[in-house]
Amino acid sequence: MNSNQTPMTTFDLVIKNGTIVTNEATYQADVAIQGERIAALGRGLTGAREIEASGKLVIPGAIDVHVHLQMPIGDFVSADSFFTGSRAAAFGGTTSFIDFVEAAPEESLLEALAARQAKADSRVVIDYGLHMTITPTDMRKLGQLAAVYEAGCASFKLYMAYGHRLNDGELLQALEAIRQVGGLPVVHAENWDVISMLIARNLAAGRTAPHWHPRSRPSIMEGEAAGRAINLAMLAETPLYIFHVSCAEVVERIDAARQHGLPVYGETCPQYLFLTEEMYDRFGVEGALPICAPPLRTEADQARLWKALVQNQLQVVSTDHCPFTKAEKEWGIKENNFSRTPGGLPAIEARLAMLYAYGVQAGRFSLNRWVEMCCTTPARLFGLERKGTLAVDYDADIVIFDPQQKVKLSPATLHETAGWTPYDGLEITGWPAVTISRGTVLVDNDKFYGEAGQGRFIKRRIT
Ligand code: DUC
Ligand code: ZN
Repeated sequence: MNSNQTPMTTFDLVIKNGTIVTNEATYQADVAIQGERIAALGRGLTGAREIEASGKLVIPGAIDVHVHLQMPIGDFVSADSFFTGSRAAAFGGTTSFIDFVEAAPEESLLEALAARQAKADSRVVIDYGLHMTITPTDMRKLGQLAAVYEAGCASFKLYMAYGHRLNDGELLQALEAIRQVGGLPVVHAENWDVISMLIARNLAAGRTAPHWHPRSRPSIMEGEAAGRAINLAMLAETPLYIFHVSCAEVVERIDAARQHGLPVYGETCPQYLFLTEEMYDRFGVEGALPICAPPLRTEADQARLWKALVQNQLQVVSTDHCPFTKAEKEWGIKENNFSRTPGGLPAIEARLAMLYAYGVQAGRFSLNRWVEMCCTTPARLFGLERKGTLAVDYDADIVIFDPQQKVKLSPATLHETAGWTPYDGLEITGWPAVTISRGTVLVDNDKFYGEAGQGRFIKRRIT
């Protein structure tokens, strides 16, 4: 260098020679990171540390807007803790997740939020947010929603099933209150009156095996509930996000609403894209393992969901990660009652790679659409404002994805702790090689460098 040249900026970390993929573009460039943020995208960038990424895809860290970590459900608590669940997420290229808060009847919503944050803060290895659940006992707390939103909890979960379900009048009131504070309502849409009647009728007739689980939660009634939720959201003049869409009937409702210009959004999850209801006919506990709600559906539903992702009739793929061990899943078999099985499946780790292999590689959708559904749209809809894309000043949440790496999913290859996976034996090509969270390398070639507590609660605002 002669005296007239300015020294070239050297960044903390540079990812060299990768193929950048955002929701909008695919191009060759280096990514420079300074501290916790992306500082530059371009050619010939240099860093104190450099990671070679030629032949790899460089994408925004994935975002999972629907997970249940150490979540009490009935007599059980979901198997992954904030630490093990967020670590498994990091191994799979997910750098932010949104979990849930539920207030006890006598607790204020802010107290519940602080308590859930206190449980997560010292354990999470990636950034996270929380959805506030509004249960029937919270109806008298709707005046607290503004403070909850102000505290960064900008989305609100409404159940139409289980003990937490709201009746239609309560749903309308809750939707109106959420609209007033500018929050985003997210809904579990199933028709509980019909489900509870069908469960009781099946059990009374001795139909106690997991085979009867999907037959007690018919897709036509999931469609009905989603349609009702959309109508109520229309009445309340609020956007609506529908969780875990499992079937064609719900896709058609969402599509019709969107065709009318309504701000209605839907997600589906790997279980509905990769598994079908025949799994409930497996012998013994094997038939109980895939119990989740809504239940697995038919091949025709599966095909419709893939098509809906291609056509943007569904906008997001999340996981509803809610794992239980085999021993816990066996409960409903021991009790001769499929409805006593704790519901939920693991998927927090493999979602991004499964969608790459069976979405992009299978020729269903583009790299950009993959990033849009797993990273960009979740960040935008849920108000994670510095996340979901690769641009200057955004958080340096980055995945270097190896499109050639072959992985056979199994409990041994995954870092989830349920001890089993419904995707056991599934062969996929493409897996994250490096996961970076706010500039820190968390995972590099299957080695974990993160620490419990390094993730942060992200205050969200819906825009
Ligand atoms: N469905 C599940 O299967 N598990 C967790 C919660 C839910 O709605
Ligand atoms: Zn859920």
